Order: sequence, then C-alpha cells, then structure tokens
Amino acid sequence: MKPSLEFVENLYGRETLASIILHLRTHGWSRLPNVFVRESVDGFLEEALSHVNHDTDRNSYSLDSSIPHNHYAALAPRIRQVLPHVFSDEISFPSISIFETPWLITEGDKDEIVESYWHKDRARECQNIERYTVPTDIHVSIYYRDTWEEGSGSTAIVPFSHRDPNRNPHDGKSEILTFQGNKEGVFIWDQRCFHSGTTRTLPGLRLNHIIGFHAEPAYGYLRDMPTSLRNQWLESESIEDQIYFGGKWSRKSMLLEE
Ligand SMILES: O=C(O)CCC(=O)C(=O)O
Ligand SMILES: [Fe+2]
Repeated sequence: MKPSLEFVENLYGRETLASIILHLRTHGWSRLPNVFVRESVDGFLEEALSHVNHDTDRNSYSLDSSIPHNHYAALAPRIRQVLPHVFSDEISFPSISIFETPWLITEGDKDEIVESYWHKDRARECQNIERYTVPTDIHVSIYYRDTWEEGSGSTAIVPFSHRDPNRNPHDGKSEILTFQGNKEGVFIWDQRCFHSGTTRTLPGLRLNHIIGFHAEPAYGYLRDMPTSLRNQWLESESIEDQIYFGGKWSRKSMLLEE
C-alpha cells in the first residue's frame, strides 16, 4: 500500500534554509514549514491510525511495524534538504542515515495537560555557550495535526538548553515552549535540549512520530564492500559486530553473490 502522504517537491530557498539552521543552532529547535501537501495529511494519518494495535493489558499502542507509514515522512525532499546542513560546517556535507522511526502513541482525551518526563536524550555532552558544536544526532517530530491549540499533546522543550547547562525546566526562569504549527510542517530539534512529552486533552490518540538521524562521514560516494569483509559481516552474530563489519557500502556489493 503506497501511503497517501504527498510531499512538497520544490526545495527551500537559500535564505529560508539559512534561517532554519540558524534558529536550530541558537534556540535548539526549528520548524520546517510546508513539508507535506496539507490536503494529504489527514488521509495519511487516518491510514496509519487504522494500523495501530492496542495492547489492552499494558494499555500501550503501537503502529504495525511493516507498513511504510513508519518511515514514509523521511522521504520528504525538504527534510532531506535540511539534514546535511544540520551536521555541517558548510564546507563539507555528510551523508545522512536514519537510526530510528518510532511513533509514540498514547491515549488522548486527558483531563489536564501534564508534562510527562523532562530529560535530555544526549546528556551534557558538547554543551558550549561560547562556541557552537554540531550535535551527534537530531530528532524530527511530526504530529500530522495542527498543534496551535493547547492540549494538542506536542512536545515541550526548553529553548537554548542544548548549549546552556544552566537552563532547565525547573529553574523558574527558563522559557518552556510547546511546539505549535501546522500539520503540513515538522519540527527539528536538538536532543541536547531538555524536553518532555505532554498529555493530549483534545480528542483522539496522542502521537509524536519521531525520526532520528545521524551523520555518516562525508566521503560523498559509496564504495563496494570487499567480499571477505562481506562474508565476515554476514557471519557476525552480535549487533555490535554487524555494525562493525557492516558499515557504509554499496547495496550492490553487499547483496550480489560472488
Ligand atoms: O513524547 C514526546 O513528545 C517526547 C519524546 C522524546 O522524549 C524524544 O523524542 O526524545
Ligand atoms: Fe527524549
């Protein structure tokens, strides 16, 4: 089944792109506007939600892992356009790799807006107010709904806390911001920021589709995998070994029989 989500194909202009990256670096988050065709978003979300399983014992929800909706948004040209700049010094540009695609789904219709759990995914590494350092990875959050209204269940974040270790959600002075935007846009944010899910008081399931990305070194081309290394990789049991030997090689060299 081909998902019905449609992408805006033309890329951001230079100035828009520059301001997205500048905002991400200074504030720790940024909004990517008009990534999807707005009229296609409701139908896509409905398709995905029809493949959500509810485990009544644990009261947990999960999206059927075999449907393309799990990762489909990562095909959006405007998301792909922005990512190399996130990890770049603007001289060399790394290749980008997806490392996770979870749909976080919980019940909506809650009585009050509560922040679930304040944390940093990437603790206090590379925090530097004097000099910006690029993150090791980045999250894109997609809600597939307008999130202007209070109680939408979008993610809350402490802006600037990716660089400033003195900011936290409990210090009584740092701003706490809950992502607000249109359903055709997405949010990109630095995992060094303090952030938390929030409960959804509006009707419908609470959801946050996260796609995690990291940078691969910028060789700019794919190499063929040496046959012996491929065999070592195929024989490796642990995930650690599979990654150690598996690396970044052309698909052809990994799949072809010798
Ligand atoms: O549930 C949320 O919105 C926050 C999820 C989260 O902690 C994360 O994306 O790292
Ligand atoms: Fe997190």
